[in-house]
Amino acid sequence: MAALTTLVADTPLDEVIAVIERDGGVVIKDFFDSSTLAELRAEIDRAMPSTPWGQDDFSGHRTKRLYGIFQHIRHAATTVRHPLYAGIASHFLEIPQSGYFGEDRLELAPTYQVGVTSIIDIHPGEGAQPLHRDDGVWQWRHPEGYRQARVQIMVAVTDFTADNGGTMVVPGSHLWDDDRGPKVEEAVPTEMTAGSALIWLGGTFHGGGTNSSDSNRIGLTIGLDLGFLRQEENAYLTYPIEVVKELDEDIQRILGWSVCPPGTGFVDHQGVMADPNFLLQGEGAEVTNSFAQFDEAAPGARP
Ligand SMILES: O=C(O)CCC(=O)C(=O)O
Ligand SMILES: [Fe+2]
Repeated sequence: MAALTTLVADTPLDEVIAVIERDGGVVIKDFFDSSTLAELRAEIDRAMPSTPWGQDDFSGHRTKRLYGIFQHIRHAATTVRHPLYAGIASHFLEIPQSGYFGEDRLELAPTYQVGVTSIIDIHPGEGAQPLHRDDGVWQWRHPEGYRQARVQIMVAVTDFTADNGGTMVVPGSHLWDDDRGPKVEEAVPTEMTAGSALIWLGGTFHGGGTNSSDSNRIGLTIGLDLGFLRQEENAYLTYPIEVVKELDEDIQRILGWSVCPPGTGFVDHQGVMADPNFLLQGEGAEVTNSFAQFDEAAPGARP
């Protein structure tokens, strides 16, 4: 299959969108200039040494993931403010929907929000991540009644190559229905120079590649998600944590201190996408890695 199209960063937004609509993703060359890239690299180099290894096949065992990056990486903000990324997210996510309010038909456009963030540092010797759709976090259905739920970016902090784990993407797979699974031969590696970025849709099959090189492959990834994919009443800010700790576990969980399979609502705990309920249980509470379920369901999925 042909590789994704690479466009330069001053390509008009509608041309970029047309490519994404066709292929499910695009590479933007020199998304960041060299000074922004150097600052980003320095921030990452400060934050990564204390980041633990992944502990499941999805996250990788020779991969380090730093989550919650807005507290560590100033250029996380630069990434979401980049006119091209913001413009693409707005196009695919802020699509108005209409419905009745009394006898009036009202049209409302959703916002978008940051749904997930990480620095992904794939070390030499890591195997390929299973191909997946990121909108699987909501068990999103395709293509009936389909609208995009996520627009994801991967900024290349190092060069991305076919040998070092450059993200594998299945072009056009955002248009497939749920009965069609991806084959490894259908995926093409993302090859891009440091400072460039891959932008793809939540419905596009992809995964981190095998790193058979002798250097690390580092990327900054952010998912921008439909603004309504959340609880209506913000339970995390409504209930002080001391109050939640006093509630029974079934009530804590239904209020949101839980994950929805496969792991939506996780918190990072030592590099693991953990069920947040342990935060309420005090010292020595068991931490559940919500993504370990894939290791059981598909053993050896990450060679
Ligand atoms: O590391 C990569 O290239 C992709 C990672 C990814 O798709 C994920 O963890 O959801
Ligand atoms: Fe992914």
